[in-house]
Amino acid sequence: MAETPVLHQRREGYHIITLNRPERLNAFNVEQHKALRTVLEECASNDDCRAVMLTGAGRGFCAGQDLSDRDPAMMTEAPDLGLTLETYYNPLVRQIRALDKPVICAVNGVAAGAGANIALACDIVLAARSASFIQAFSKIGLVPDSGGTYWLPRLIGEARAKGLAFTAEPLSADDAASWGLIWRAVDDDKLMDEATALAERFARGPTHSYGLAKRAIQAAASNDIDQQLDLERELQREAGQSDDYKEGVTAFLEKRAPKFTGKRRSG
Ligand code: LHQ
Repeated sequence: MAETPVLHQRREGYHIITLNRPERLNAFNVEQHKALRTVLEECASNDDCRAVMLTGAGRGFCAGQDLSDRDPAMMTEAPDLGLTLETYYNPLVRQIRALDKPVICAVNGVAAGAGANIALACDIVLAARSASFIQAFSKIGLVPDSGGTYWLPRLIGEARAKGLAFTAEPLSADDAASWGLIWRAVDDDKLMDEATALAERFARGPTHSYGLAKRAIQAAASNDIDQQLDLERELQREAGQSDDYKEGVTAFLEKRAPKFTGKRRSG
C-alpha cells in the first residue's frame, strides 16, 4: 500500500492533490480522509494557492469508501454509516464547496460511489475518455451519498438520476459530458495537460471574483430569482471594489492582457 494516502504538490499559483491508494483504486479510509482534509485546509488558507486540482494515482480516480475497512458479516451490531458520513464525507463535500477558489477535478479513471460524488462536488470536472462514473451504492444496498442525490437531479434531471442510482451502471465520460454532468471529456493522454493548463489559467485569474461567482452559482439552487438578483447585486458590489476589476477594465481599454492579483482589494 502506498505510504502517503494523499500527495500534495505545490505549484506556482495552484496545488495538485492526488489520492494515493492506487491498489484500492484510491478508495477512502480514515487516513486518506484526514490527509485530504489537512491538505484542503492549507489550500484554503494559502493566498498563493489560487486554484486546486484533485486527481487520483494509478488507473482509478476513487472507488468510494474502502469496503474492506469494515466487514458487516463480522460485526455483532449494524454499523452507523450516518456517523461515517457526518464525520468524514459531509465535511469533505462542504470543504470543497466552501473553498473560495476554483477546484478542478481531473477524473483519471473510474469514479465510483462516494468517489463519483466527490468528483461532482468540484467546480470543474474534466474526465479521461476511458473514465466512468458509477453510482455503485445500490449494488451494496446503500443510498447515493456525498451530495449525489443533490447534484444528480439538478445536473441531469430526475429520470437519469434515478436510472444511475438504481442500475449502478457505469456512465462513460463522453455521456457524462453530453448529459451536462461534467465540464468535458478529454483523450486519456491529454487529461493532465488540459487540467494543468486550466489550473495555470485560473492561477492567473481574478481569484476573488471566481470565489464570488462560485458562491452565487451554488446559492442559486435554493434561491428564487429575487433572492438571486439581490445576491448578485451584493457580490458585484464587492467585485467592483477589487483591484482585479480595475485592472481588467484598464487592460481592456489599453488593449492588453490583464495582470490579475486575485486579491480581494489592496490597502
Ligand atoms: C476496493 C474498492 C473499494 C476496497 C476497488 N473498497 N477495495 C459511505 C459511508 C460508509 C460506508 C459505505 O460507503 C459510503 C460511500 C460509498 O462510497 S459506498 C460505495 C463503495 N464503492 C463501491 O461499492 C465500489 C466498489 N468497487 C467496484 O465496484 C469496482 O472495483 C469498480 C467498478 C470501481 C472497478 O472495477 P474494476 O476496474 O474491475 O477493478 P477491481 O474491482 O478489480 O478493483 C481493483 C482493486 O481495488 C481490487 O483489489 P484486488 O486486491 O482484488 O486487486 C478491489 O478489491 C479494490 N477495490 N474498490 N471501494
